[in-house]
Amino acid sequence: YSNLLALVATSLPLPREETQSFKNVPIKGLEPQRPFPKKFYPRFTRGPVHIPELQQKENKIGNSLGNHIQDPVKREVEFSPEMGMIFNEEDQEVRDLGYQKHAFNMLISNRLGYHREVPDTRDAKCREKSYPADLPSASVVICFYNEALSALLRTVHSVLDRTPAHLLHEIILVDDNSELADLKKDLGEYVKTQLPKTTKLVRNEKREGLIRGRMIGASHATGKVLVFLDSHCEVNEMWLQPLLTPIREDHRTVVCPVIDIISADTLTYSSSPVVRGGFNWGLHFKWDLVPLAELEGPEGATAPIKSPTMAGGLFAMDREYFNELGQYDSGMDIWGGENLEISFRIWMCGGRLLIIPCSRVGHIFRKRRPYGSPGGQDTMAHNSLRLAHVWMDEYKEQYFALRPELRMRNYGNITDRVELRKRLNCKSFKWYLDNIYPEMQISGPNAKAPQPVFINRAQKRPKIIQRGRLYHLQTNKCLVAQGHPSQKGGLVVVRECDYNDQNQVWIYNEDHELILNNLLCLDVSETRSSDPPRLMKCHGSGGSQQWTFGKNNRLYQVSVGQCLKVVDPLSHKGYVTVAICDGSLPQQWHFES
Ligand code: LR7
Ligand code: MN
Repeated sequence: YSNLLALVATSLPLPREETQSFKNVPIKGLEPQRPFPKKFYPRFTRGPVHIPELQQKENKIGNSLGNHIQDPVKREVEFSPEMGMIFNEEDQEVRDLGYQKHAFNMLISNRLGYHREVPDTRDAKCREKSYPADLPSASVVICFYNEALSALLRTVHSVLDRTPAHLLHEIILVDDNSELADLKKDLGEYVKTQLPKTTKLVRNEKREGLIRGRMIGASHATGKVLVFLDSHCEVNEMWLQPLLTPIREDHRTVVCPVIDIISADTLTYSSSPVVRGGFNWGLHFKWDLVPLAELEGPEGATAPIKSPTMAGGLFAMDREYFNELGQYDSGMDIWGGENLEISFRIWMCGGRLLIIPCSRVGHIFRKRRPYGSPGGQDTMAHNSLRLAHVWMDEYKEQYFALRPELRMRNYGNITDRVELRKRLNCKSFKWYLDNIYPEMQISGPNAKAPQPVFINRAQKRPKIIQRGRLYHLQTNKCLVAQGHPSQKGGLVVVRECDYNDQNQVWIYNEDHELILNNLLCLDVSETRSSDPPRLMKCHGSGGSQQWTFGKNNRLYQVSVGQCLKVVDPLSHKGYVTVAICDGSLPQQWHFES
């Protein structure tokens, strides 16, 4: 369970609950910098799957892919919710296997190809900024384990496409002993024949995990600055210059871009609000809103923001400083905890950590981590223990209060790290809390009260587009809950319409959710696209709960790429499922207001 929490804490940018809890904080003069969360639509240019082919498919099979072409010269495409349309069994396999292996929609990722444009999510003022001509050059280190090839190569090409050549010293790919065949074979060939010589591929002989993996990548690097990226990112316009500038001014400044959101279900790229990193006493990373005082300078929303912690995957740091500061703790395994460790170390040992609002990089946020550790160990707990024992002084008790079972757990040898802390003359954890993260609540006798004032980022409720019945044209029946409409996990069926029955009333809103009787959302299984839809708690992040009305009266499910259908229209049971869209009568629906 705590593992799950860790995952939720790090992988979801701002869950609905979290943003809603700030709803009633009074606005202190400042408006949010931009609508939140603003949805942007992917537009893509070149790539292995060309749009004309999809258009041909469209003509043959009768889907609406490619209908949205705006400018055939630039080949830009407006967001098509039907990007993940399943045409045949092979597509279905790519999609389902993709979700199992990578926890995101690999069918769409493959169709997008290796190059696409992303919306420029920077504040307008960023575009007026200029940066020094003599910036240091960067070594981009991307460590990956069993990554979807298309996502990895889109990461690499986004860097090549959107970084001035003189600033890009090299790209270092570290294959953490992946097992997937295309990574073992095709990738090597691709790097050799299709990419500039400055892109290097390093293979780990055994699985090291992302922490030692990054250290290995860094040891091969020769650029002035190290830039770390996850293997499923896309960098935005002018992403690197704003990161390099503060490092050039002060080599002990470590910087993070704003991490934009790439949807795991639709691959749409959308803007993130400017938030900063924090943590809780379970040693899970979390996002915090930025205290007003931090945003009040003359540069307003574009000025760098001091951040108590980093999310971990995306940051830039002077390479010599990375080495001086002790790289990472090589006793940490696979995943977790290293982000807080390096954050505490930076602040406590004389550096600083900033978020740069004018630098934007998208990251695919998955709902679960698709891999474990080789021996099934809880590496997050192991790594957090090391972190607590080396850096947190008496405050490690806060962690043990929440995780008493870990108090006696073996965490390996930390002598080197304790010595490092002494050698670097680092300050106490109390200093860090008092000066860098005063918002942190401390329970017990030393508890303190004051809370900072945050900007109100009240999240809008999705606007209702329609309210009414979901009428099945062939059977003259209505879509209803099989059991009680408030029962989570319940199936839906078609039954005689009753126009006085509130339990038959659906809401369709601007987030493309279908909500029955204002209670639960119509939802599909992530990993098994053949499972029938169910009523689930609305999660607000699209994907499995995103439906669109298309041509031939079809009701299309965005994440499984299929259409809602009555299984056997002659049967009184009225079972409903999703199937390949074919325009047939069992797949025709009408929303009646
Ligand atoms: O054994 C492994 N070997 C690897 O090379 C396991 C993972 N990896 C690679 C993996 O392919 C990926 O490129 O390491 C990278 C990070 O792994 P993810 O993407 O599974 O991690 P995450 O995005 O779920 O988790 C966040 O926290 C991690 C804690 O260890 C790392 O610091 C990740 O880099 C970090 N990701 C981000 O900060 C992106 C923004 C997420 C947020 C908030
Ligand atoms: Mn990641």
